[in-house]
Amino acid sequence: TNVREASADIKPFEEYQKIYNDIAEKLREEDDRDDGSYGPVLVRLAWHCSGTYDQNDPSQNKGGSYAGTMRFQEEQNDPENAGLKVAQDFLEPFKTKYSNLSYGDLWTLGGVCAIQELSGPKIKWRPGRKDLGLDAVPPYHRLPDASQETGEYVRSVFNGRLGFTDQEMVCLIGVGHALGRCHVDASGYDGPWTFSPTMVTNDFFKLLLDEDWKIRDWDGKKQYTDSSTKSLMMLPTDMVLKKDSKFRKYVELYAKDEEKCMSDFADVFSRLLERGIKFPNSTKPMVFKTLEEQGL
Ligand code: DDH
Repeated sequence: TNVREASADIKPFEEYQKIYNDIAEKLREEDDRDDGSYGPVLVRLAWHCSGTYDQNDPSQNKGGSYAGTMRFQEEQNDPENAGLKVAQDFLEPFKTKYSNLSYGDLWTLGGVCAIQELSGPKIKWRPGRKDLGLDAVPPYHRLPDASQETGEYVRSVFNGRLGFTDQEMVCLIGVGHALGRCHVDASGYDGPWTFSPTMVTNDFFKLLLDEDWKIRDWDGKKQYTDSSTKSLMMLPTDMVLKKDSKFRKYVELYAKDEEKCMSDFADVFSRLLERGIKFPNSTKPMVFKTLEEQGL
């Protein structure tokens, strides 16, 4: 199978909780971004460093979060990664502060921390990724292109390369896009998906179903806007989840059942971060406490 072995040489749980706390405290202190949080862009970094995995690629540049290769220009310059340097720079001080912490571990832990601190579910996480060289940079066009508007395309990414089911991909996209916004100077798209872009919710699913989405009248890329407030957006790939009946039934399920939505998301996001990695039996999944739970 197409996997890399994670190192068994890891720190004790308490050390990773310390790194988690450092990231969480920085998230709390620095609010000079968009809607007041760097959390969403950290989630996107965790997803984009993992989402390059191709289960069918037996070569050295198989992608996934293992190798930390987005530290190279070669991977940063993938057009789909535009805007993610912000998240890398946010986390960089912790790479220096903590020895024996790989980029893959740092960036995935950043995503876990952001989701939990933005009131999301607990995400199980394991360390042991290793920084590899330039020859491990994955090819472009693995991360999804938002302008594509067919179920076939979205499936080719999530099912074909990443090995997720329809239900899992709907869950990942919809909870991910409850957070943050699009930036004209990054992707060329514009605006948030929900009214609470710094909270992990199932609102994306409700809005996708309930609102009347029209093609936005503007000079930019084709995107959709809600008819009632004209302040929200959907990407062409997001609209596919509503149009394709096989996806839509899961949109309906998650719109109705927030608890199931959050527990499914926790499980599938955790597995997304571990695509293409085999962990030694000695490495048990870690679950971190939020700052609030620690009284911090
Ligand atoms: Fe996404 N996403 N995403 N996304 N995403 C963007 C922003 C954010 C696609 C396109 C875009 C997931 C899946 C897809 C987040 C999480 C997740 C932007 C805007 C585009 C474009 C970037 C910018 O301009 O700054 C496409 C296409 C797909 C797809 O799968 C078809 C998934 C699976 C997740 C996840 O987290 C599991 C988050 C968070 C953001 C907001 C970032 C920010 O800075 O705010």
